[in-house]
Amino acid sequence: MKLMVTGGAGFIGSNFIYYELKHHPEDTILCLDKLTYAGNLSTLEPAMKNSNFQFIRGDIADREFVNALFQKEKPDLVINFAAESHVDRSIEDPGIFLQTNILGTGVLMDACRTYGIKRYHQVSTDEVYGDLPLDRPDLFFTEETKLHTSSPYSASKASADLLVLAYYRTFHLPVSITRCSNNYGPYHFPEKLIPLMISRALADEPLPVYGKGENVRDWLYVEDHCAAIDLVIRKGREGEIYNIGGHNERTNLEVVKTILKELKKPESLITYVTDRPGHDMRYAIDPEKIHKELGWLPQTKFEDGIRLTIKWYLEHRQWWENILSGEYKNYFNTMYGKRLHQ
Ligand code: NAD
Ligand code: TDX
Repeated sequence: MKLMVTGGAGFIGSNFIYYELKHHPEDTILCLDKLTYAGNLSTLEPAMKNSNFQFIRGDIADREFVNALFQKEKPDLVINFAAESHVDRSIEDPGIFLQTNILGTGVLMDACRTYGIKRYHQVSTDEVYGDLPLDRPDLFFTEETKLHTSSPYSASKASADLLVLAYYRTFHLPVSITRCSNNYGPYHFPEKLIPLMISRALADEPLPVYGKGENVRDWLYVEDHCAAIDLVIRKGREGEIYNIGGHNERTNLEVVKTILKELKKPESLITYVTDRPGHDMRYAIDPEKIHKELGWLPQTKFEDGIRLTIKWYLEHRQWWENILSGEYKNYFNTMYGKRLHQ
């Protein structure tokens, strides 16, 4: 089968590409990525050596380009990771979130309708459900929880989900959706909580914790997320939504203190800063459906996953130091500019 992985130069998409190359060496993978600030081609360097892998630079919201690509490549499965993914950026400037996350999803699905597809899979988020109160630990998001978004980012993701379900009902496009909790692990862009805190703690810089640091996230090791998506695209039912989460709830303060302890850095680095506007209090996924239907369970406990992640960041300093210095933006032109489609 030929898989088109959009957004594969980002955090989860790249981990998914490595998961697929390892577990399904018989398949071919075409990565389509615009290489925004969040896309890092050096992340895919090992994959480039694999003859089953191809990289194409392009925008999922560019209809003409996407149609031409589908006509040429005719993928069997499309897994859409491409998105603007950072909540804080969506608060600063929502426009590109609407363009990529909503319009881009529509453009991809229109191409799927025109050229045929076995499955279009939308990688969504638990943020579409809004948040849960801190004083109700008995509550969890199920697939039936109503959409109740807080940020321009989550509203754009919820809009895309509605579009995907509409294409299923009206056009019978074979679709599926997964809604996942916070991921962490290798190749996580250092603007997000965990890699930001690791890189800043290593530099003995203040660690900016929003508000009181009491907000709760349900952390999932990225490889467990990839395993779940792999199951859904191959064995999951069409037209269905599957929640993916690890029952690994931690307050932000707990996460930051764990990182400091592992790195043997003082808690005095913690600096409380003004809260994120509209900041969601707690996310917590009920993953019963994907467990019962497809047998998926997360394999990595938070204590193990955070150690693996810190080890990875210590062993791959060049990767994130190049991002912090801006050097990674030159990688495409110097290494691949002449060799790849643009
Ligand atoms: P990321 O920001 O690390 O990567 C996004 C990738 O998409 C980048 O490589 C970027 O270049 C590419 N991209 C952006 N706009 C594009 C466009 N118009 N055309 C083509 N490529 C484009 O994001 P991530 O954390 O890997 O998230 C991947 C997906 O998973 C997103 O859809 C996100 O909403 C969802 N998600 C993320 C998390 C999480 O914890 N990171 C949790 C749940 C769901
Ligand atoms: O500097 C910070 N200080 C801080 O306290 C940052 C960057 C974050 N935070 C807090 C805000 C959140 O409560 O940490 C928590 C996690 O923040 P992010 O890493 O920005 O993730 P979040 O907003 O929870 O969204 C993530 O999970 C769901 C992804 O970025 C989304 O793409 C995904 O859909």
